Amino acid sequence: MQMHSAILEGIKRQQFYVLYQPIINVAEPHAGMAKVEALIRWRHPQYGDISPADFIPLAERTGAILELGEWLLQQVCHDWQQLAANGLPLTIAINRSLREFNDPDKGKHWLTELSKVGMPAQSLVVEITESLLMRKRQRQLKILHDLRQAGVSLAIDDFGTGYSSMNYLREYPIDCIKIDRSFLKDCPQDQRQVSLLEALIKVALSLELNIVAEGVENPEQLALLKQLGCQQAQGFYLAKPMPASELQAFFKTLG
Ligand code: G
Ligand code: G
Ligand code: MN
Ligand code: NA
Repeated sequence: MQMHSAILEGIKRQQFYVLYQPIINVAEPHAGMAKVEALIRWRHPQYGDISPADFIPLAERTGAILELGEWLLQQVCHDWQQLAANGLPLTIAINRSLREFNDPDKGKHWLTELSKVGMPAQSLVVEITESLLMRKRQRQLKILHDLRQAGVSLAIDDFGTGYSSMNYLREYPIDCIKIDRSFLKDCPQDQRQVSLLEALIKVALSLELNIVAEGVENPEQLALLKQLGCQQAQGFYLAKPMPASELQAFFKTLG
């Protein structure tokens, strides 16, 4: 309960902010920035920087994730509008938690927020985890279908870490998988890891899914991904999360 009020207080006092991490098209000839992922940050006046890995699970438990998610979407809409006005109408990916799928009208609500700033549904990606899809609930399906029908893309975050069953890839309207960074961690040195990564990419390609490899930290990993036919990549080697105000300059460095 204390955590709940601390988060609500933090929203009111503007302690949260958003960083954007570029997702790069690595496949020639379309090399360049494909989209960005919005990542929430909390700077507490007393406790300093608190990692989302710590506060998101707590926000999920207390329900404050609903307010945080609302706040984040507002901020994303605002930043999108600003960037578009400056000639950079980006596609932005947001992370959503299971708890945010309880209200069957959520999808419609998010779309309304986009339309208020003229952000096309095609400019939004919603990242969800595998665990969300393992629960067959009509409410969640309705939200996913509402979003997809309007043109929002759906991505599976941390792909490969949740469940071994990939059945849900057939049953849900998924556009993209984000291969969890644990698969890339020991590549290209560890041959078994390379084989696993290769298999995941093959499955995704054969299902005609868009693939983002997460956690690219060196040029050897990037070269491997290109060789395996992965189209998009994200990671500290390519670009760190940055404020919206720095995206334009970063975009120019890509040429
Ligand atoms: O940015 P960082 O790697 O520290 O993020 C840690 C975790 O927090 C990641 O799993 C990321 O998906 C999650 N996260 C970041 N921003 C948001 C958000 O706005 N909403 C939700 N639900 N999760 C987020
Ligand atoms: O679960 P999700 O994919 O949303 O998590 C995104 C998190 O991954 C962000 O907090 C971001 O800071 C982190 N991240 C992004 N690129 C890298 C990377 O190259 N290496 C590591 N270790 N973490 C990364
Ligand atoms: Mn993510
Ligand atoms: Na991830």
